Amino acid sequence: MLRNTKVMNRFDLTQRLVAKLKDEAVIGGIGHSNFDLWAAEQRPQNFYMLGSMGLAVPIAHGVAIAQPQRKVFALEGDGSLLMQLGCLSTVAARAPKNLVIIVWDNGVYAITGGQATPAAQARTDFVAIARGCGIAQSNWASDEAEFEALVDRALAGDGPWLIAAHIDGKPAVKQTPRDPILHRQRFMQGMGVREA
Ligand SMILES: Cc1ncc(C[n+]2csc(CCOP(=O)(O)OP(=O)(O)O)c2C)c(N)n1
Repeated sequence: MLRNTKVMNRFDLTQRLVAKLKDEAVIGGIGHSNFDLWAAEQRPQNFYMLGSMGLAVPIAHGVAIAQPQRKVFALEGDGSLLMQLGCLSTVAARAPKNLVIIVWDNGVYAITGGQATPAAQARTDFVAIARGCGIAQSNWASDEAEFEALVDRALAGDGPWLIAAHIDGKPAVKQTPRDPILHRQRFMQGMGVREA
């Protein structure tokens, strides 16, 4: 449940996540979520959503269904998840064991100027929403160590999982190049469905 969670940093947490990965897919949501993923490491197993809010989870869900042997992570901002909350019910109904959703909750639409989301000031509890939708294994990370422990659990065990983290309002450290065709081709190679 919503607790006195530490305000962390998205790039720091993204680096901690990526350092644990081998062949897992990661879908970075629009804006800072995928920019920090790009900055952490340009893995071919990463997909960068450049234009649409709320699609990291649906895309990751599709990849998880297509490749059930591979763990798949979705990284999504709070504003984007709010735009597509129904995806949590869909994930709960289908219950892919290999899907992990990470919510970066900074309470703002940071990339468009820092306007407060309706979830600002911790009024909305994304973990309670996810559990209510039926994703029982949903937790807030109270600090960096718990974030890492939750990622370790998700890597080791059956999901679906949701990990929510309160993060600061700092922008991403780099920007992903706006080259969707390149990203699609690299990701297809990373998923082993297209020759290099
Ligand atoms: C459907 C849609 N509406 C509005 C936008 C404009 N827009 C792009 S990113 C963004 C804010 C995203 O907020 P959040 O997911 O919380 O991520 P943050 O910027 O805080 O990292 C907005 C409003 C868009 N790209 N798509």
